[in-house]
Amino acid sequence: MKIITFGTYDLLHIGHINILEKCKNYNNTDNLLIVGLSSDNFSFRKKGRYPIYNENDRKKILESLKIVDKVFIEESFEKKREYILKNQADVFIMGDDWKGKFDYLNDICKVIYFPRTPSISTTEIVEIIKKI
Ligand code: C2G
Repeated sequence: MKIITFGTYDLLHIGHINILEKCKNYNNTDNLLIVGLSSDNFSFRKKGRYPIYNENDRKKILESLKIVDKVFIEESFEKKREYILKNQADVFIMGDDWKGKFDYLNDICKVIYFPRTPSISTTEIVEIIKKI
């Protein structure tokens, strides 16, 4: 099956790896994992700040993971449907901080939310480092 997921993946951490691993192993089949990586400008629009690592570096880091098969740059929320159709994805997976937000895509693929890994986020890492 083709699995698609989206995110910024800035300062790649264990929460990111856990969800990417769950996507790749969904239903234990021979899945292909496609990641829509938020562009720097899209990330700014979502979070009000630019990522620490730029989109080229974030892309290269994700592409180096053996569980990730393809990475493309995501420019906006509005293009989700287009990206899913273009990549012929069967399943769309996000962490449950997005629960319900993408249910409208149910007509073109299966939409699933996995529980987030607790107690870790890029924002928290940035805050901890600032205090050191
Ligand atoms: N995540 C997780 N556990 C964490 C942190 C993140 O499971 N502790 C998941 C998120 O739920 C998401 C993925 O990791 O599915 C990427 O997280 P972010 O980089 O924070 O992505 P975000 O900026 O939320 O972008 O269109 C959707 C957006 O592009 C998602």
